[in-house]
Amino acid sequence: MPLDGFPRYPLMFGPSPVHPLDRLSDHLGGARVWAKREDCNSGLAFGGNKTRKLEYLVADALARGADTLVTIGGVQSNHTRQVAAAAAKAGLKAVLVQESWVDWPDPVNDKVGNILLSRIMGADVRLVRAGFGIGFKESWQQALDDVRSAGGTPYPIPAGASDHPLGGLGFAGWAEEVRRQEEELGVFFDTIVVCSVTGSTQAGMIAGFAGQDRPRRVLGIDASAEPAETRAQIEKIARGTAELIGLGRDLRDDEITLLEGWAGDLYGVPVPSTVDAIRLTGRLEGVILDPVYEGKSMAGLVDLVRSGEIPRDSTVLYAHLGGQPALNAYSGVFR
Ligand code: 5PA
Repeated sequence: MPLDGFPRYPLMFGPSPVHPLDRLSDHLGGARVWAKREDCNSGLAFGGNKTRKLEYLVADALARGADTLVTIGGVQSNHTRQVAAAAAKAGLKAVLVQESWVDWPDPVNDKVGNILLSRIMGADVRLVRAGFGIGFKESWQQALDDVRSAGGTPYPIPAGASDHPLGGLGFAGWAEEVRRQEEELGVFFDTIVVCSVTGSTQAGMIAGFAGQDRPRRVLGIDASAEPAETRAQIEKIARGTAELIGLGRDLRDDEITLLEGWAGDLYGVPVPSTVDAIRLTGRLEGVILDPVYEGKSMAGLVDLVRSGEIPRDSTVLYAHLGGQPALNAYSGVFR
């Protein structure tokens, strides 16, 4: 079925803004860099990449008569915060399993930023001791059972709204949105740079762009520090999404690129290149990035543009996927 055949529960303002990053581009001295801003895509709790994915999952939850969205992430998960917001907007309850994915010593880590916002929005926030992993988790299963035994109807949303049949639709729609914005702006983005962890953001883009006439590169930058798992998940979701929206051909392996080198050794822990990229983008553009995801993908972009691996005559679209609320738990990094 074509993408516009899938029911969507609107959560965004409309298309997310696209704009050039001229001072950053001049500074890097190579390709021209633009940004598309998922951090400004919605009035719901600061938006972000999950808001777009959740438009399809919330519509499905309502159609199935669910009353509680149940999901999982780290303590400072942006995803769980966006689920809390979508639930509030749609009149549903939210149970959020917040695992200790990141061993981050900041004393306010479990009190400020994303988790604070989720609590304000009335979600049932459950702190659970368990390490990082993008797969299915026992604690999430337990939360689903709890809702059922209390007489509720849960709607399961996996980490990052990714490993779900509809998880790639949001960003397949992003690809179409980009095509329309290019027409309006008279520009063509031959290269997209996007941060990947649970995979459906990049996977959706790949499936969406694959149906367009003009080829372009989607460069995923790994921020999971477990790139084999992330790559496998991107492939699975990209192929599943392509089939779902009726692409009509198999995706080629060369359409799926996940680059390593900017995540450091651990998910959720910034490395010097992350902090440099955050400061650079803040100083030159007044654009704020986070230390878990976007700082890492921007560090990748900076190196790829500077080294000419992204050629000088390229026009690059940096997918800004949100995530700033987590900065509140990382103030020590910028002292
Ligand atoms: C996240 C994810 P994917 O998980 O779709 O690959 O997106 C990566 C990503 N940028 C990029 C930001 C700001 C993100 O929040 N966040 C997760 C979360 O729990 O918040 C799913 C991991």
